[in-house]
Amino acid sequence: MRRIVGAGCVGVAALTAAVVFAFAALSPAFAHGFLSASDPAENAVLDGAPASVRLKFSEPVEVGASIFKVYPLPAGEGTDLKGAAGALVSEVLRARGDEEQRADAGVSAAASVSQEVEILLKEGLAPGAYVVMWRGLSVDTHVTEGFFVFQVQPGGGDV
Ligand SMILES: [Cu+2]
Repeated sequence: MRRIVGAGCVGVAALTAAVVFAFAALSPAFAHGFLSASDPAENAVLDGAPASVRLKFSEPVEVGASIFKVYPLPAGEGTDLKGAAGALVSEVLRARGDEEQRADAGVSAAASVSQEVEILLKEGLAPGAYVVMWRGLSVDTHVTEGFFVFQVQPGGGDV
């Protein structure tokens, strides 16, 4: 009888340890580099093209080992912007040698590890929708990917 109880206790202890370990392994995932703010904001409609896009992450990211891009989103009648943007992101986020197609002119960051990243935009961007996309490597080695859309519509205009 004692043996069975003892074995049961060991089992519970092992299970508890496993659960604690699982939470310990999971908890950094809740802290890693998610986008916490941006300028322009997601879905913003601007009168004119901004000079840059500023991203703020919840944790510092390794700027040089991360990817930050802005792409024009091809115009289309009645397009689902978010869906179209997602398709574009999966197509071009990891592409190389795509400087010409991009709306950005590279990244400006105060440090190689930074919570804030500024993506410089090319001059004279045409009115339309733009997709800001990133693949961020956090200092805790976790990678997060994301994107959002903003629009440039001089003089307002209907959406
Ligand atoms: Cu993380």
